[in-house]
Amino acid sequence: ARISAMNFNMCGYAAPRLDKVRVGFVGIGDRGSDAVERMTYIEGVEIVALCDIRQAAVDGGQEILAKAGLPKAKEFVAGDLGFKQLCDSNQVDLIYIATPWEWHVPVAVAAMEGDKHAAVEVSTAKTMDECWQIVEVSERTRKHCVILENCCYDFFELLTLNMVRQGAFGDLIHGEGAYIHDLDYWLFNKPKDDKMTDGAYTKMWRMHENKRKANVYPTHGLGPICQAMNINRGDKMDYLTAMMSEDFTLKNKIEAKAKVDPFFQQFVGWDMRGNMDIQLIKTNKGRTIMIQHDVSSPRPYSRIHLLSGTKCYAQKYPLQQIAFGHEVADEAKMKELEEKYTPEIVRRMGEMAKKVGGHGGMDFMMDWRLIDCLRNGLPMDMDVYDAAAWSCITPLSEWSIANGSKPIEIPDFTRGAWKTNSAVELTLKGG
Ligand code: A2G
Repeated sequence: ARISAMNFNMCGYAAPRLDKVRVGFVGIGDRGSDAVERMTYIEGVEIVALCDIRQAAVDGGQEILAKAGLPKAKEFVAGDLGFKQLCDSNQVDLIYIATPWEWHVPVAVAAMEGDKHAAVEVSTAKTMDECWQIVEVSERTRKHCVILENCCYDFFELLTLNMVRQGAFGDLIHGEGAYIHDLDYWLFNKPKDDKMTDGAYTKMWRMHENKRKANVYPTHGLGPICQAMNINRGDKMDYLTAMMSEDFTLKNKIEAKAKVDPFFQQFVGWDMRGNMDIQLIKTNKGRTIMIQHDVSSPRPYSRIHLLSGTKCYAQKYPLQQIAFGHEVADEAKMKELEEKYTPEIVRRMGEMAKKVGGHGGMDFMMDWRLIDCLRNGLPMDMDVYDAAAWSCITPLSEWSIANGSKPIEIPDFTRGAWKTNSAVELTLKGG
């Protein structure tokens, strides 16, 4: 592990309060435009800048603002590096990043170097160097680099998190998470024109990412488990081992598509990732975590979200249940648990979140909480160390898969601060 030149530690760090949060968006595609819309509903936010490589995407963002009766934002459309002008400008406090993965860290670093907080979509970083880079730059600039892991804010995940924190699980022993989502439609969604506003991945970038023999998308499953286990806040991930199946579908699908549409011939013969990859992680306190990732098998969606403790058990997929020993909670017991353990963020924001939407409301709760923390000078729920620790599963799993599933150490990005760092309460300060 590298040692930062500056030893300032961002664990538990609360940046000076911001009365208004001026937000600039970089990447206004399918995901980014939804984020722009969600932010129009949040008090204290000013959407001041929109940046993309495509004018049509920025135009779409302006339309969302107009519909919400908000003033036009400043536009930054100047090629791949257009975000630099935005990051150097004095007009924003927070850069919200929803670009293809390869641009996440370059934009986040430019944002922090430009004295702005960064909020970055998942997965945040692709390489070990990128993981350390966001940590080093965040510590040096004292700017936040938040990972936008929406699944940490889904209703069942928040309920079980609060149950863990209130002691209902006893000690946690084991957790499981996953991103199992047949992306057949998305991976093969061919851009219809070069305006790139049709929801397709620009230049088929996600197909390219799926060449990599690694868990390229670990955080939807891992994030909520890490939060429940207080990873970086009392516990840490020590090491992992990983395994990947062969590819039984992707190469065949590419060949079949190429036969009817020459566009897909460019992918024929590619050495694609296997269908399923699995990681086993051991934590410092002796807990185990299992993570799965499969985007190409024909099967139902699952993030598993399983927590197993000395007193209680919960799983979200395939069937949502909470159990105490052999007793699975029935409808009445579930209601009682919800009444007792629903965290304040859901009590206050849950209904509005469902109305605004975004994966059933969790996207809105995530954005709301981000702004709430910045406006009230609170430490972040998902800070730069979480961004690094959750993202580093990609390069580390890649190494283990390539090396016969040998174990590999997961670095302590907090450099020891995990021992004393404590979790942020999920209460809300704002109105
Ligand atoms: O499918 C879902 O919306 C995923 N999110 C998102 O991460 C992305 O992979 C998308 C496909 O474009 C969740 O599953 C929460």
